[in-house]
Order: sequence, then C-alpha cells, then structure tokens
Amino acid sequence: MRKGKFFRHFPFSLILIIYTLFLNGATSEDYVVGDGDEWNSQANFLSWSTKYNFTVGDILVFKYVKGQHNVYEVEEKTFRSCDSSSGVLAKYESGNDQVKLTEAKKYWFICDVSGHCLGGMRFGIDVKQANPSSDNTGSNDGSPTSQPTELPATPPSSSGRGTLLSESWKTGIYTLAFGVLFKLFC
Ligand SMILES: *[C@@H]1O[C@H](CO)[C@@H](O)[C@H](O)[C@H]1NC(C)=O
Ligand SMILES: [Cu+2]
Repeated sequence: MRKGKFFRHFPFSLILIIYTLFLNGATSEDYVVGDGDEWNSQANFLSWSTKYNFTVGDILVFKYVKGQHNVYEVEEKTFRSCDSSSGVLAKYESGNDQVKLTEAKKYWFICDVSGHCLGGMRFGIDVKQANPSSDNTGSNDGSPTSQPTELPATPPSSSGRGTLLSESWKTGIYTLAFGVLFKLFC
C-alpha cells in the first residue's frame, strides 16, 4: 500500500516543501546595486544600501556602461575621502560586475571615475553571518570598537525581540520538518 501511505503523508510533503523554501531563503541572493537605476551618477546609493539586509554568500551586481563607471572595493577611509591612491582592495570594470560577499564585515564601494565618488557613487554595507543564532555571542573577528555603538538607522518597535522571536519560530519549523522526515524515512 505505498500509494495509500504517500497520500496519508501528503500534508507532510507540504511541510517539506515549506522547509525547502526556508532553506533557499537562507542561502544567497543577488542584489542589483541601485535596483532599476543601476550603478550611475544619479542614483542614491546611501538609501539603496539601507534597503536590504546582506548576508555572507549574497552577490552584488553592478550594472553600468563599461568605461563610464567602475567599481572599487575600498577601505573605510578611502570610502570617506574618495582618494583611491590607497586603501583599494579590489577593482572591477566589466560593466556587469558580480561581487560575492564572502565575509561577515563592512564592505565599502566607490566609483573611481573622476568626481563620481564625491558625487554620491559610494556606499557601505554591513554583511552579516547567514545564521546569526549560531555565531553571535563570543567571537567577533577583531573589531571590538564597532560592536556596541551600532544603532539601527530606523528603530522599529523592539527590533531585537522581533528577531529573536522569528529566529526561534524558524528553528521550530526546522525541528518540526526534521521530525516529519525522520518519521517518514526511518
Ligand atoms: C533587516 O533586519 C532588521 C532587523 O533584524 C529587520 O527589522 C528588517 O525588517 C530587515 N529588513 C529587510 C529588508 O529584510
Ligand atoms: Cu561612476
């Protein structure tokens, strides 16, 4: 009676699908810098950079007409000064640059075409570990000063608690899904 068994377990298949969707949500995302405006002199990258929560594994896509702009990943002081004579970590200029965010740290990007950085083609983002619940307390790699002073730009109502609640809710879903899988296959 395999068929009967399958249909009896059908609701569990749904849970499995939901579980898969959650996993996908936690893996990686592509973000086109500037969204529809892309990487150009008119867009406001300060507001763009605060629109999303970036996690390790995400990819930034810089789209622009090759030769009109470029993308430098820089250190914070270079981001602030727009002086690219030092502090440049990586350069991109293809017009369709895919930058994978491989570390949990602050990333800073500028356009090094003359005047563009000072004109607003620059932004910084804080890339977080994909699963904060497992790796939040204890070790943070060598930047003790940046931790306690950090405030959310627009504090929603008790954001910390909300995060905690949604994290434990997710954990609940995962546990439930694992339990179901265990019953199905063991
Ligand atoms: C980013 O994270 C904060 C705090 O966890 C949350 O309040 C906010 O809704 C998130 N924003 C997006 C776009 O996911
Ligand atoms: Cu530019």
